[in-house]
Amino acid sequence: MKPTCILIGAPIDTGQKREGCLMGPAAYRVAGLAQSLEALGQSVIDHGDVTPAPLRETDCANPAVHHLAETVAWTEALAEAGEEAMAKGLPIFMGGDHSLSLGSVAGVAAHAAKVGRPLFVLWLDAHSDYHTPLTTQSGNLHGTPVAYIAGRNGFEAFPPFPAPVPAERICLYGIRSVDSAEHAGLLESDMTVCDMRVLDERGIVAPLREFLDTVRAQNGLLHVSLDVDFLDPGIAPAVGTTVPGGTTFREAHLVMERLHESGLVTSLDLVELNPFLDERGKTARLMVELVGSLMGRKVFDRPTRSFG
Ligand code: 5AB
Ligand code: MN
Ligand code: MN
Ligand code: MN
Repeated sequence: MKPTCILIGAPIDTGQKREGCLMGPAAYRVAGLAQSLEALGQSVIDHGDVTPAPLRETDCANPAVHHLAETVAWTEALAEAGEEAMAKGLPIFMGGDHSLSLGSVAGVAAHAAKVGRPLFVLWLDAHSDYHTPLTTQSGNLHGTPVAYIAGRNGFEAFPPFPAPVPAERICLYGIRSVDSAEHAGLLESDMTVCDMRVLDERGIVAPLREFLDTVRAQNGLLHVSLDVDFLDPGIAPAVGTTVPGGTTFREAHLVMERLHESGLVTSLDLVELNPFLDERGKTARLMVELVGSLMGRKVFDRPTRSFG
């Protein structure tokens, strides 16, 4: 049976400095995310928008870090909403900037630990998001979730990450902008890093298939985190941190189609959409179409398709 899709609005924009991401959940609703899923035969529950937990006092040795208390409050609330939703269906977190994933993946990881299955994370992004609050130079916490998920130090202000995800179960896909502190950290870890160079040379499918084979072999849960800047800015302009050389329309759809065929995805983040920067809803609509491909829309429905 298909799991119910649970839409969770996360209008969080404290993970970076440009305003507008908080309109993301509204834009996905206007672009018809729920209707598009229903047209594919999915059952959908819109949980509405999450409200952040009450603010607590926090501090950080890095003076660049901003909105720490607000981001911690969102993390607490999203982790709770995420864990609850995992017990009922397939949560789709509608962001909001990428600091959303500090909470969404924490909730998913708590659920995975409870049911005793290993969690895998596929990070579709131009960036590695592997800073800690202590290494970030911008102070923008949307650049830190992968480090939190992997259990790096420096997140003392945050709730301890439940069951950190071993680096070999995390795959960064499509990256093309890595800061030097992140680079140094990644070199010391066993994370699978499929940067754009790797994808140019090997194609968009082969490295993904390898990662999915590992998830399947270990009966894992798979969380997919889709940052709008994974896509080339030419097709997806509505994002604050554009990086040239992103995935094309078909490459991105192909990733989603493969993910659908794998049957492995158990939760999804849609992050960094800034509707204020969009061109007549183009990016919001593309994101909704990509979710459609992830949930089973096919270009042409062959009964058996196997390209290996
Ligand atoms: B995103 C940068 N590494 O730390 C930083 O969009 C960019 O969630 C982070 O991937 C981008 O500010 C975070 C320069
Ligand atoms: Mn990101
Ligand atoms: Mn990014
Ligand atoms: Mn960004």
